[in-house]
This record gives sequence, C-alpha cells and structure tokens, in this order.
Amino acid sequence: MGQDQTADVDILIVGAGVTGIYQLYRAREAGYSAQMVEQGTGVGGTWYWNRYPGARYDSESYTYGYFFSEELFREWEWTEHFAGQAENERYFNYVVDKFDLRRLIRFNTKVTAAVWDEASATWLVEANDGYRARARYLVAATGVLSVPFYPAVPGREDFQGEAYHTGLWPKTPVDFAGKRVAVIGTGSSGVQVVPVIAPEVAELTVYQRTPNWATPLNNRPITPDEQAELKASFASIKETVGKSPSGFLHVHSDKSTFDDSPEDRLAFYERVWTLGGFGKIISNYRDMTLNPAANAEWSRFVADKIRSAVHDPATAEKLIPTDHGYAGKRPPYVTDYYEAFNRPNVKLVDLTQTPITTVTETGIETADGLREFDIIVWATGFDFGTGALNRLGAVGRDGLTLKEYWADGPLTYLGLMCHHFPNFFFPGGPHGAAGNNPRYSGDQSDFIAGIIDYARDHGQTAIEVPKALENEWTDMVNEAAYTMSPFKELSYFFGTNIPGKAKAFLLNSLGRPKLLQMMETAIKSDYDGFFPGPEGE
Ligand code: NA7
Repeated sequence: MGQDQTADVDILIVGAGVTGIYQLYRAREAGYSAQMVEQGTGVGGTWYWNRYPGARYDSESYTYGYFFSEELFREWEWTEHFAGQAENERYFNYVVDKFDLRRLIRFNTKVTAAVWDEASATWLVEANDGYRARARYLVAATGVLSVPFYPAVPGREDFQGEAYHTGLWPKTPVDFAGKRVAVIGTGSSGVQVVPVIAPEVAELTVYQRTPNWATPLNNRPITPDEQAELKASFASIKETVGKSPSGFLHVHSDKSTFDDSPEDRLAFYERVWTLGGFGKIISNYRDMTLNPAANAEWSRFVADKIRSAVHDPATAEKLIPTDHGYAGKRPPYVTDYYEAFNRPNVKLVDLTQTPITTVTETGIETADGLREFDIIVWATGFDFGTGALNRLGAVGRDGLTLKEYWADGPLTYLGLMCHHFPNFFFPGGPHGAAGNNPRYSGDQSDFIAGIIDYARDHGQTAIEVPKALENEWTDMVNEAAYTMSPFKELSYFFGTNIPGKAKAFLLNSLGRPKLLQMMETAIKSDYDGFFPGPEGE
C-alpha cells in the first residue's frame, strides 16, 4: 500500500512523529484501513528533522516513549536519562518495525490540499507528487514545531558558505572541524548546539538577540541497576505519568517560596538545581511560576549560577535575561552551555547592541563590522502550533479554509478538532499542549480513536464538534493564557516570533487534568452534539 498513487481508506494520518505513529497503531489495532503520509524519508518527526549536534530530549527518555506495550517498554533500552536525537530516531524506527506499521507509511509525501466532500462525508487529499487519497477521517499529526522559521535578514540567501537551519538539518554529518562558525539564536536549539560544536570549531560566534534562562539538564547514562529498576517499574511509571498534570515523573512541591527561611530556601534551590530537566519547574516551589516575587527569587538564584559559570563578568551579564523571569518563555535545559563562553574560541555578539544589518557572501555584518564564516547555523525557531496545519491546504464545510478560520488564532475543541471541519483531527496541535508532549497528545489520540469507534458502532459518518463546545474551550484557553500561564506575550507560544502572525495563545494552560475531564464529559454524554447529521449545524 505504501507507494500506491491512490488510496481509499478509513483513516489517513499525516506525519510520522511520536503522535502520528501512536494514532496509526490505534487505527490499525481497531481494524480500520489506515495509511500514513510523511514528508520526510523516515519516521520520527521532530527526531527526524532536528538532527543537529546536541539535539536531545529534555523529557526523561522513558517518560517520552510509549506505554501502550509493556513488551516494548521492557525490551527497548534507553542509554541515557535524556537520550540524543540518533537514539530517539532509532526508537521510532524500532516501534514502527516491531508493530509492522512501516508498510502503512508513504514517505516523501507532502500534503498540498485536503478538501472535505460533504456528499460522501470524506476528505479528498492531494500531495506534491500526484498522490490522491480519499479518507473518511483525516488526522493531521503534523507537529507544533515542524515549520522552521528563517528571519528576513537582508542577504541571507547570498551567503556562499554552508548554511543550515537546526530544524532542517542534513542527514550527512556537517564537518565543523577547524571552521569559522556562526550560531544565530539562543533558544533550546541554539543552546544545545553551542557546547557540542565549540571544542571542534576554530571560532564560534553566538549571535544572541535575547538570552534565555538555561538551567542544567543533568543528563547521565542509565546505569544497569537503574535499567533493571525501570523495567520492573512499568506499571508504576505508566500510572505516575498517566496521572501527572504535566505527564512527567517529577514530583510537584506543595511548598511556597516564602514558607522557607532564606537559608532553607537556598538549600531547597540547590536541591532543585540538581534535578533533571523540567524538575526545575515542576518540583520547584509551587508559586515559582506565577508569583512575581517568588519568580524573581528563583531567577536571581539562576542569575548567580550564570555569573559563577562564566569567567568574563561582562559576558555573564549579557547572558542573563532581563526581559522575562524564569519560565516566562520556554526554558531550555543544557549541558555546559555557559561554560562554552569561557573557551578562547567562543564569542558572544549581543544583537541588542549591534544588530545584524546584512548577511553577505562571506559572513555576517553587524553595526560593528563584518565577520567572515564558513558555516552559519540558523537556530531561529519555528512557526509554532498552527504553522503546519495552516499549510495543509485544508478546506472544510462550505469551502472555508482552515487558514481563514484561524486567521485571528486557532479555534479548537480540546486542541484536537474544530467546528466547520468534520472528521478532521489534529492531536498534538494548538490549545492541547500541556507538559510532556507524547503524554497529552496520546490522551488526544485516545479520544480521537474513541469517537471514531463510536461513530462506526452507531452508523454515523460525520463527526463535528458543536460550535458552542469549541467556543467554550477556546475562551477558557485564551483566558487561562493570562491567569494560569507563566508565559509572556514575547514567547513563541503566543505566535509573536513570526512577523504578521496573529497574537494568540497556542498552548493549554488549563493543563492535562482539565483536558481529561472535558474528554470524559464528552464520552459520558455519548458525544452529545458531535453527530449533527445532514441537517445539523
Ligand atoms: P526558539 O526557542 O524559538 O528560539 C529561536 C531563537 O532564534 C531565539 O533565540 C530568537 O531570539 C532567535 N531569533 C529569531 N529571529 C531572530 C533574528 N531575526 N535575529 C536574531 N535572532 C533571532 O526555537 P528553538 O529551535 O531554539 O526551540 C524550539 C523548541 O524546540 C523549544 O522550545 C523546545 O520545545 C524544543 P528572540 O528570543 O526572539 O529574541
């Protein structure tokens, strides 16, 4: 089936990332005819495209992988608590082969149009290579960080050296040895690249517009004892991440910042500092993200850590954020990022003082002159949340395009479906994201699988969320964006990193419990209102 030019299936899934693979597994297990199309030549999604040096999980490996099969959990051995890209990509390949899903995947296939056909209650899908499919259900598991963003810097295309975006990294390893390299951008990707290539390159210049609060990932190999314990703990790990509001193993703290004396607080911060990845948020004082005074206290502690890591005080000050407190933007987790600036071959350029004026054939020109490079790494981020969905060419009922419908920001129900677009689902999409990606997107995939089963069992051909439910969720998400989210409007979670994009919150700050609660309400009501029938609106 994989390479046929046409398909007629129950369920067509777009995107072979962590979410799509699980949805495909569920569809096949439930006995539907299913196919997946994927733009790349392999599986893994984020872990296929982002193969830049240093790319790795910042969720613990065993909490990011799947829990649908205990056998899989037991036989796959993660080597590190936070596994690197190559290992992650191997994992997803292992999964699709173990569960015989690869033959259902058509690679090199980029969807260019998907049009709802009311008469047949199916989606008519077209791809770049002439592939045509008809599907009862269309599931766009296209990812939130899958459309790389290049800033409109004059002359970008003129550069004659090698240039790469972290999110479109080539499969052939890039040879950095002895090269003059520029890294533009200091988000999660940029700060992962810098310390890994710094020892190899002749010169590394890091172009920073805004510093981020990068705290230690605290990665390490999984010891044989830990490995044995992991395997023995499948049920309890599954239960913990299944119930956790954020989908992690980190334990939530019930203490507030100013409950402790300054000495006890410092000791507490030092303990939190040693925790893995998101432990710095989840296991921190519970008021750390939302109480400005508490946030400032922790941010000061982190700033002091940066000052003690970076030898040159002026460079250290430039690396400390001043426009947002910790978690005001998505914080990166790093290994030896700040220490890299102590190397004689690494230099920081502060773009707030000397903005880039142009990229030339040989390098980058800022207000203080031209620097020449062999390689430029664009670590400049993504069109988050809606980027891929808006580019799918989706046309719903009455000729309405998704792009038009979402012109002022996404309108969704539980971040997985929207009115006017029957039988169309987008697990892992905007308004759903709450914590560890595969956990909440897995919840969404389960919900989608459930409602499709219900339709099949009750002879329904079209599922559409009522407008009122979509309004309810969208309004709640938008309100919580300001009352329950630590993220400021300058975060890409509001879409503000993309010129011209509507400012709208793209995550779900209500969290996973609210998502699960609303799903349960819909299920218990037998999906009341979701099967409007031919007359419905
Ligand atoms: P991010 O976090 O969006 O970071 C992009 C970086 O690129 C950030 O430092 C930006 O600075 C910088 N940027 C963007 N445009 C420019 C221009 N014009 N000039 C200079 N610098 C620029 O993307 P990442 O790929 O690092 O991480 C994405 C997610 O991947 C991450 O959150 C994790 O979920 C994994 P700015 O802050 O806008 O000043």
